[in-house]
Amino acid sequence: MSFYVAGMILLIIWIKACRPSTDKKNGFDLKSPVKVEPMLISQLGPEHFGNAIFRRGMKGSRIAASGSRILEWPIQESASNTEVVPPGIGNYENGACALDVNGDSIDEMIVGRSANGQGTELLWYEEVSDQIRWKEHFITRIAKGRGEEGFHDIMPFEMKIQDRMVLGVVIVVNRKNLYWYQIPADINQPWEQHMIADLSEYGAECAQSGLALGDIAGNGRQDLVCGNFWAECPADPTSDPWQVHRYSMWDRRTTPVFPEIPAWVGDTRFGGMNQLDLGDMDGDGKIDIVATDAEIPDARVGVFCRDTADPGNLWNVTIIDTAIYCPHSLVVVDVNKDNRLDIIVGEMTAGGWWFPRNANPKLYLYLNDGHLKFRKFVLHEGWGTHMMRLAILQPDDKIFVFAADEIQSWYEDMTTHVVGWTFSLIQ
Ligand SMILES: [Ca+2]
Ligand SMILES: [Ca+2]
Ligand SMILES: [Ca+2]
Repeated sequence: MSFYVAGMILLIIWIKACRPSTDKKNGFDLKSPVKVEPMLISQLGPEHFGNAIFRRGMKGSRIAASGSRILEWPIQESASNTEVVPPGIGNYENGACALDVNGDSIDEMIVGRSANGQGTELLWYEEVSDQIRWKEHFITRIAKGRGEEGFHDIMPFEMKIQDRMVLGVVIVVNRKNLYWYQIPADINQPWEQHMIADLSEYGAECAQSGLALGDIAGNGRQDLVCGNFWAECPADPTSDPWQVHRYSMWDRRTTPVFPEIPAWVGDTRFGGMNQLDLGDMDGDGKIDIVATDAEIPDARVGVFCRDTADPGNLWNVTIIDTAIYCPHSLVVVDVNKDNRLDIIVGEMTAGGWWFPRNANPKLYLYLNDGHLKFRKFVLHEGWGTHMMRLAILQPDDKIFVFAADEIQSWYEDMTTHVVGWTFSLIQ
């Protein structure tokens, strides 16, 4: 009998030794280096939401999401929604951001709305005390043009010109043109339009999207990154021209082949449709560009660093991951507070246009180990995201990322959700 017991023990030891390590799977680490707390804010029906924003509201922090209407929630599990803008006029799917337009420390929502074949309107919405519905204000209307109609990205833009501050938003129109709109002295008037660039004049043959702002040139101004280009902010962006530079050739990429997708999808070039964020990823004091192939399966995550010996040339790219699904969510933040910026990437449920769906979308962390080396972790599985954003929650300065999942409106069997995750150090 003792031989039998000893044999069993040896067998168990051998089986354990043959198993793969429990903290490694498919090349990435399973055990997160930070505490992750998922939050299902709302489980909605078959409704399409293109954007979710974080807003300082009159009654505290809120998430607002825009689709055929605009809904808002407090930041908590299973929150009840408020319909702040009802449906019926057009779709509010074309970019959105929060901005304090009137300087009262309450954020307004800037959002695009399709205008029934007449182009796209840019609007701002103001919360009104003791009213459920928001007040609508008109910024501009952009006529239908060539390329994909509407706005894809809207971001706040701020700059000091001599002694005065100018404030407004930057928008990407038809995935080719960059404009910024300046808040006028009388905030009830339409905003002043400033053309930044038509990227097709700089070699953009196909769509460009994704928008991030940061001081790339190192002169204290907010430069812009859109798609595979960056635009250098002039001393006076109300009058001076912007200099546009190409940093990447990702837009030359051909589309992954799937037999079930329509031919026009296979013929579309998706490589310039990126999700973007900025940060000094290699610690040399200069801002780098982090990009994903936002709309396609078999997508890349890359870090672009400007070549100091040849700053006008293409930037040097370090590919840190491949073969992930439609990563239309990208946030750069130092999750583990080690003074190295990390990268959070989220996959969609039904990304791109007609690509096969993703049964198990993931939220990834690429932990920055320095020298452009990153360790990959899966932080969560099962919730797709689109246009994920970062917010810092008070009172504990907790890192919070959130998004709606943009299901595609032609998939009638799909439902969407609004979700978030908080990250904190493991005690
Ligand atoms: Ca305000
Ligand atoms: Ca750098
Ligand atoms: Ca870090």
